Amino acid sequence: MNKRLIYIILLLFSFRIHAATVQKQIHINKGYFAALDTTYFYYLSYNSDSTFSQQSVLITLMQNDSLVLQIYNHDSVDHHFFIAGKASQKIASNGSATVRLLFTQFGINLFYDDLQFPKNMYLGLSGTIAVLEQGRDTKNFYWNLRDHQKQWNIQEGNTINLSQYDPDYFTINGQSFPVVQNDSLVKIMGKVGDTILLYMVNSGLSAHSIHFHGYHSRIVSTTSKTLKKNWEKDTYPLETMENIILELIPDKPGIFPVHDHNLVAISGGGRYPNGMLIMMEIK
Ligand SMILES: [Cu+2]
Repeated sequence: MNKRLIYIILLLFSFRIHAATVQKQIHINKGYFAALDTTYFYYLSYNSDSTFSQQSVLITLMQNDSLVLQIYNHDSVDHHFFIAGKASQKIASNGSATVRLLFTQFGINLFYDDLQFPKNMYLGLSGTIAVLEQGRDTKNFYWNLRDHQKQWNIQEGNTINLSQYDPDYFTINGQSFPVVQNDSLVKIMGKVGDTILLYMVNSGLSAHSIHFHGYHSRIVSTTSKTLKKNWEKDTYPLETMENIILELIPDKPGIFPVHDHNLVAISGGGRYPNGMLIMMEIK
């Protein structure tokens, strides 16, 4: 076989491995969110099947993957699936729709329901599509930050009034400390010298400022208006709908808290500690 033919075959083969088509389902479910003090909230969620879960689906892809999403709406009203600059799809009540997307850029894509904005997003309709870089051996963690005001969630159909927003519950991927420690996508664990990436999005209505004890991390990318790529810091303020990817290479072992520096967010219904707090473990 001549060299050019071998080269072409290898090239075709490499495209095959590096560009997959990933099929996923997203189900829009309504239900009740359970806070740790046994408070229940009316809630909406993007889930991987038709069973309600207060933890949104997380989709991870490799760069250059195509995504075929089948979206089902089990609610009695219409919803949208929206990604800025990429997707805007209506899903009628009790209907479904197919969305096809190609992701060539490494990074975070926030998807949410832009209907009655920001109400449906606030009620839980947001999630993350994380696009990972080819060929990097990293330990990856994913945080979706959200805040809640109990009075707004007592029942379906409540109106929300942003001028009087005063959230009293705070979650990472739909759960709060200490239960959130059981979520292996949230609790940062690793060894000295590991390359740890934290993909973080704020889909709450409040600003949050995540602070690491023990380590500084490098900003790999961010949509923040104030933070810059490659800054090394230990606190990262995110406004609503902003995202960030952090790279942490631990230089020492230890168990350290990572938490929102806005300290009300490490409480829940007035109880402390709760909310946006984890204990990170580095061996
Ligand atoms: Cu602290």
